[in-house]
Amino acid sequence: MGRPEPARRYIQQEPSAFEVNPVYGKVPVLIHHGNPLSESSIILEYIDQIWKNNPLLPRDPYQRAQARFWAKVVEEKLLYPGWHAVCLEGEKQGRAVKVAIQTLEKIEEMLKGKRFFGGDKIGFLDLIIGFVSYMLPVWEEVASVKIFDPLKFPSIAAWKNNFINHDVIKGEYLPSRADMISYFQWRSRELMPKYASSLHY
Ligand SMILES: N[C@@H](CCC(=O)N[C@@H](CS)C(=O)NCC(=O)O)C(=O)O
Repeated sequence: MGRPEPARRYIQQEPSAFEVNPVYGKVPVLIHHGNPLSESSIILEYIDQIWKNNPLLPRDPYQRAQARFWAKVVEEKLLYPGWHAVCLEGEKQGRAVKVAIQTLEKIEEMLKGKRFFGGDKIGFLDLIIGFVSYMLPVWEEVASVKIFDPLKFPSIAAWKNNFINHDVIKGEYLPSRADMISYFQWRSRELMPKYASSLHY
């Protein structure tokens, strides 16, 4: 089956992710002064160092290290299992969902009492976890699974609301839900055969 229109639109953007990120072929890629930068956390660290008037990472070295630690946890134990749940079926899918839920439990504990992960303002970790507010619900719908339960994760639910309605996040920056659904449906159909044999949960 061919690519749906939203997939064509994202994938045919110039330059392609493979041109600017030949090692992984993944987005996001930031091109600054003609220089491409890949990997979300590396891009955010770069932004933090270049545009110093809006710090993203905490100043305190321990808090800084903690933010980096949680970014790693989120990528390995929430982002990837969440996405894999969309591309797997049966018991493997169930186990991927479980890993993602266990990570949300730890994040809920860490977030308690805070407006944003960075404190009062959106910071590095908020942007790393941001996908939970708009992409994860789409993945859940595409995969027909439940990962994020607002009753079980009230602090994350409140954060999600603060984050998605923040002036720098809301608006026309995010793709529409319908576009995302159609893109991820197509992408999961493409990856399912490959992941069924290569991914182990
Ligand atoms: N570790 C990377 C992960 C990026 C990633 O997984 N990007 C996905 C989109 S959210 C991608 O480009 N996937 C390529 C594909 O679907 O083929 C980061 O943090 O930037």
